[in-house]
Amino acid sequence: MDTLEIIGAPQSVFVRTVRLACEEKGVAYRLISANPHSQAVLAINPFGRIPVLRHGDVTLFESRAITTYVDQAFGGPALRPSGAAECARMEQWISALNAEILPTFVAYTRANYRPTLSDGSLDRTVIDPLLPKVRRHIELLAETVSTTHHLAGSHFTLADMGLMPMLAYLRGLPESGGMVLGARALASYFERHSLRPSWIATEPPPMSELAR
Ligand SMILES: N[C@@H](CCC(=O)N[C@@H](CS)C(=O)NCC(=O)O)C(=O)O
Repeated sequence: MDTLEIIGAPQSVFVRTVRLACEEKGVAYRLISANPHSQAVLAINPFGRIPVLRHGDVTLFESRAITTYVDQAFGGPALRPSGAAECARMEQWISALNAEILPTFVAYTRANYRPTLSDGSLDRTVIDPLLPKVRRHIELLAETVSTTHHLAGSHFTLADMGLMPMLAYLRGLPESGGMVLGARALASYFERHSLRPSWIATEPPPMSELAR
């Protein structure tokens, strides 16, 4: 049986999402560390983004497609709710994360973790205008998980796997960390799911170790 390979830097939130799916499913995989736009990545993804997957003859890019493959190609616990409405709600949140929410969070965390000014300081002209939107998204997510502790359905699904890695970075930054703490339901959602073995097994190295 071919080993499933996930190719990408472990610090990437999208790489961690697909690793979480493998861990939750109980699928053995090999993580091959590679940067975006490296040869190993471009061989599979014409857009150069990570993660990409190789499993025998199957190659895939886009974390959504990769997690669907992991969920459907292997036995083990389902990573989606069984009912039609709840499954659609999970899809709704994955789409909303990818189209609306994560791009703001990625821009905000990137501006914090990778200072672009020549003296190495943070560019407030990038960060400050993003803060109101970061806050709104955090409040919306808190409201969504407040009753069930999940984005959809009543167990940890692909939607939660898409959100958790980004929450970890938001918690580590002064402004967004304060916002998450203040959004009590989201803070307790994070604490609850960060006890999962899949979460512990996928802890990435620090962002500072990311090859530039
Ligand atoms: N929609 C893609 C997003 C992947 C993505 O943006 N990955 C980042 C790393 S976290 C990347 O490769 N960035 C390189 C670039 O922006 O060109 C997915 O879900 O896989």
